[in-house]
Amino acid sequence: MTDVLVLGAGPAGLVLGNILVDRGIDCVVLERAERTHVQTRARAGFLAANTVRVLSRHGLADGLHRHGQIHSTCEFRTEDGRFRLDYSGLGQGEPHTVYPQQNLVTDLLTRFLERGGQVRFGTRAEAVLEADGDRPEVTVREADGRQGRWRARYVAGCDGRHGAARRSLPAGTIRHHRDHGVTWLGLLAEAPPSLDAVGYAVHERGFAGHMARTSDVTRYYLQCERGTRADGWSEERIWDELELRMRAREYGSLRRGRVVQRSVVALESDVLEPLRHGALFLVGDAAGLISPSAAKGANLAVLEASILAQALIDDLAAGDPTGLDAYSSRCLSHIWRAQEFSHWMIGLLHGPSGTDGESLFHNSLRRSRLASLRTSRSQQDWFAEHYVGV
Ligand code: RFL
Repeated sequence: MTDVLVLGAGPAGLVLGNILVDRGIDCVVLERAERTHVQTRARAGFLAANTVRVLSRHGLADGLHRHGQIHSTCEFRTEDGRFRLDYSGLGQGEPHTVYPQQNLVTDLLTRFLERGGQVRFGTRAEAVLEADGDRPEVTVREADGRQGRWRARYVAGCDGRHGAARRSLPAGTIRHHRDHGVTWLGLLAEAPPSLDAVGYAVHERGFAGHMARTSDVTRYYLQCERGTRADGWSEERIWDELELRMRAREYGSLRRGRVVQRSVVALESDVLEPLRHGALFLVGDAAGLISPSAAKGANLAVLEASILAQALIDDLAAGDPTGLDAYSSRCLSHIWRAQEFSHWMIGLLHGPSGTDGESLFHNSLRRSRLASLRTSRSQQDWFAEHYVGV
């Protein structure tokens, strides 16, 4: 029997595992996918200053300090012109570090194995049983179909929105859910960034976003109709539409390149409550999903993992369970703050396309919200504090 069984080797599971193993707590990570898949899954890129502090404190930030890029400006392009916010000079004065999630996961995994941690790749957790007791059990299926069982003192569900932890929750767990009614085509292009800032284009044809990843890779988003297939748009149509919405004629054309990854992202949020059920804890995307509009998901995952790690250490090494008792309420307050800001961003960046009275009213409010952000220093400070903070 191990002290802590961690389900999932994403940012949440690997930060948790690293901190625990570093403090001598016995822990095993069960991961459904194979190692190469885990290390090449491109997703997030914008790390908040607090995330960098947490990773640095635990000796997990060498790679991002060496190869990450500091970003501190975002640019809004709208029907009323464009404006920039240098958010590292606003609010609490902090920038983002841009470092692709797959590189972070690779660093975390390497460090975890160096520290003596154990990862079982190709092992899918199926259910968490007896979470009410002090020896919960996780049933698993290996890649070759064999079934097995693991026992631990605690189980950390870091296995995302479709994982076993969520499926094993008792009746009565609350799931707050919202479908924001907006869909994005998420694109990864082998093309250098086209501007030295995050670009948010608000356009009557829909939102378009530009986010640097590395010097030769850029993430773009295009708002699209619900039901759009990821392969439904040709590359030419994608670039033409990006240029139109980002107003390339006025502000300069985009640096085009091959689109190497596409996904359709329905902007959804959910929050589970509570995040603890006996010996089972929910962390990261398993605890709550947040739309990528404000780049909070990976940051929350790291924060929650660090909070749980300290609470587990206090309990297992010093017999103090207060951190574990407070885990759910502590994380939920961070999660709801991030949800509130992400929800605000969705309202800022999207409007209904209709010309009926309701749509016109909504779009005028959105325009006014952008005007406040362009002109009001206190609004800009508020934005910067929430944009970079978790
Ligand atoms: P992950 O990364 O999904 O990892 C979960 C791991 O669990 C494994 N797994 C299982 N293992 C065992 N048994 C099972 N039954 C299992 N089921 C699943 C999976 O294989 C996987 O390895 O969750 P984690 O660790 O909670 O981390 C969350 C983040 O990955 C996520 O919130 C972010 O990627 C969200 N996100 C962004 N967040 C940011 O902070 N900044 C960004 O710029 C940003 N951009 C994004 C994003 C998410 C995106 N997608 C996926 C919609 C951009 C995109 C396109």
